[in-house]
Amino acid sequence: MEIPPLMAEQYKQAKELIEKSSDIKIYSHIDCDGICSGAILSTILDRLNKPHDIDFVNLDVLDNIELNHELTIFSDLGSGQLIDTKAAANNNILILDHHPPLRDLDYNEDKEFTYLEINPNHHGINGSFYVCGGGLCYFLAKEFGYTDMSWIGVLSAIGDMQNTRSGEFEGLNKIIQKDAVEEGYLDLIKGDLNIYGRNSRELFIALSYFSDVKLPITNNQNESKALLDELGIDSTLKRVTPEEQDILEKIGILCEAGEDYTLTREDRAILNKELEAIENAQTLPIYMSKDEFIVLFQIQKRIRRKRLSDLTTEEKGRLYNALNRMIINEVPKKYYKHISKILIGDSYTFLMEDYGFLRDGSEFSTAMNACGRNHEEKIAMEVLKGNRDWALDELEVISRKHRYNLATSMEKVTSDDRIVELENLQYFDGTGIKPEIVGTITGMILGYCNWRKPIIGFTQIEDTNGLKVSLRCSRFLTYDGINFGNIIRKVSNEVGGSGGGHAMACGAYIPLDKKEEFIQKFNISLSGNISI
Ligand SMILES: [Mn+2]
Repeated sequence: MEIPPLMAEQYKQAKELIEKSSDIKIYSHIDCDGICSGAILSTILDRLNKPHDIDFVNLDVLDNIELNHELTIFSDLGSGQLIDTKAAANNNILILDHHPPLRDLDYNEDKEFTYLEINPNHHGINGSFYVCGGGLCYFLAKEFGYTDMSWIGVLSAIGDMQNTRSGEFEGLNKIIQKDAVEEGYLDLIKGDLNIYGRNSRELFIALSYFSDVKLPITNNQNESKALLDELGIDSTLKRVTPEEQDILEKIGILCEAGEDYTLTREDRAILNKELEAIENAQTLPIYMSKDEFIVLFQIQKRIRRKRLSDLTTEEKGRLYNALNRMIINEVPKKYYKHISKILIGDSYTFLMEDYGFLRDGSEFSTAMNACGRNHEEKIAMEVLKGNRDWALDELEVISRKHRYNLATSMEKVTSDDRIVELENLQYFDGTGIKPEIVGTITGMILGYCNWRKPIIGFTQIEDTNGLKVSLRCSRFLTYDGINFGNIIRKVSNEVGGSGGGHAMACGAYIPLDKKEEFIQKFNISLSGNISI
């Protein structure tokens, strides 16, 4: 796919519009895509020496917004809001948005101000899978020759889940990805094993979060460890030294010096038991010298738990086969064809990032979203704009605080047994959980309930009569053809609210007193769809 001629013409006009403006305001959305969009636009303006002001906002503040700048740019939002009702002749508008547009392409014709809306949907390009807000902003950067921002375009598309349909980027996203690879910013591995937490989590922990199906490893770190030990993935001692061989032999583990040795589950048990006994007795057994003890102690440290990014291709293959077998045991036959899409997808490594959780695309996008949820979008933008100093420290603090909030909220929901299961869905009362994180919590709760049905979380929006609703489900359900984004839009509209989103992760706002009606209508609307 290429940029259609009419859209390419719009980009030329956008460049001219920016070049002739000196008083510029940007509004962008608060999620990863919106933050990436803002970072790209802000960098363009910095390079052009144009002072500008940027605000990250929720959609609801945009309708009938006051415009008092020569040029107002809306990114990752704007197409679906009434942003120009107060525009005067000297208030030009540029929109870069991929959401369904309210206005047609010829809307600009009789306006006294410049109204330029770049939206892929106007050009027959699907804004859910082919390009998102950050991608649209990247093409503007490219118009100025700034292709070094291609990696931010890729990150925005990861954050916007543009690749969830097929496990790889399609449409205009493919162009951005190609630019990032060619510029040396991105290492793309096609069809990689896909488990969240590639660089920042030990693999046994990452595996325990698997929630598309309830597997023995789900929420069970011991089972996950056992699985990895069985597969010989976590316990390989590289190039055994003669000293290591000697002491291991003494405690009953036989291996060859100079070779790699993978400890079996039993070997690991022997090693742990031996060291534990010494620790308890506070003295060495007669057959072991102090030096030998130190060697043994270091062996236990050397066979440290691996991360997904440490695995060889061969090890990933072994793990894939094991997971595949486990899933086949749990799901009906009609789902078999979807298993590879769950486990396999392209992986994205940002080559210029040597810092753990920013190296993997999914983990980077989580850090950006954590900032959005905590109203710290500007810190996230600073990191994207290249600040790896104080902004990165701040990002660490925000991410840690975010994880803490998630953990305490999870505890509330799981300890009070709040999950209610109906025929076709399950839900929980998220009272006390901040609306900003109820979606994330809902996703985490999925691992604790019936994966065959969607899970819906409710939480009240402070000082209002509104409820925030979030839905998450196993990817098996959406691959089977259910689009919860469409269903939640319809049902929330029926009770006087509004909603939408992705097929497997979506949400709505509804009046507080309509909760029961919403649940009942949702349950009925799924009749016959939840069939396993
Ligand atoms: Mn977006």
